[in-house]
Amino acid sequence: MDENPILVEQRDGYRVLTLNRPQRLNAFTEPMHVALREALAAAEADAGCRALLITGAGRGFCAGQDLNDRLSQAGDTPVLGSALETYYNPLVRRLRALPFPVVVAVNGVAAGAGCNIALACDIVIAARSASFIQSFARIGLVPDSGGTWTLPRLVGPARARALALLAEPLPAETAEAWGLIWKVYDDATLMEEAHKLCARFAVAPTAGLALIKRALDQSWDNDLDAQLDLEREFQREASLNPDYAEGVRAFMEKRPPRFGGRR
Ligand code: T3D
Repeated sequence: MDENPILVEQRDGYRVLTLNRPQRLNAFTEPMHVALREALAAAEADAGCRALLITGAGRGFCAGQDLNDRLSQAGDTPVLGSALETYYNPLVRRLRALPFPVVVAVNGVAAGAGCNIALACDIVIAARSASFIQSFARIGLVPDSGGTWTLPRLVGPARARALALLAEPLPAETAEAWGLIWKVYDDATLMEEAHKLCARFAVAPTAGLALIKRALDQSWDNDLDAQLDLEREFQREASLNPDYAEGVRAFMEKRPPRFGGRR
């Protein structure tokens, strides 16, 4: 069993979680899921945590499910479903709902659930050498971890279909050009840029950012009328947080704001 499948590093105002099974391109096992779940719960429970950075150890980001766990001694394969219910689906739901921004630094190949977990994060940046693969079709599976929802929304139906049906690697630069991810950086500068983003979020108006996340997610289910109502309610809620008053004061006084980040 791996000793530390998830590494947790505490920084000033944010945490860094590193998927740490580099010998298998950080593919998911049950212990890794459990460790990630605990790390996310701890980050959420820490009022001082105002952003999260997720990355992978070694040359890959994450190769999805560890397929060693899907082949029994007799060569049979298990019927799937429960791992999605128990691990992958709650993970994606939790990433979307965390009350602060989640930055993912895709340091290498992101395949299968590894790809879609990255795409579930708020800001996806990638190394120029990285690639994104909906590898499910190669083994007779269906994109999971939200892929069938995320892909058409990010890149449109034609590209989503080809990505899912062909399961070809999409180079990071094309992923950026297609709007699948935010930005590509040279491999050598990826982590520096990821830390810069998190340091910025660590002094941001956290509750307001959490409301932005929720408003954008809910917009997929709403018509304009309903979304306008939602914006009214969220704006009301944002204005009750002291960070709003501080933002206005700082603007008027021509100084940088000092956001407390109360969630
Ligand atoms: O409950 C459920 O199971 C449902 C949930 C499903 C979620 C899923 O994610 S299903 C999709 C599972 N993932 C895959 O099918 C991807 C499999 N991996 C690959 O296709 C390739 O490894 C990559 C395209 C990602 C990278 O290729 P490459 O050439 O850069 O590396 P490699 O040589 O294939 O891999 C390096 C090592 O990692 C290698 O081990 P070795 O030979 O050095 O001992 C390889 O076997 C191992 N590895 C890579 N991916 C996995 C893996 N081992 C186990 N499971 C993996 N997913």
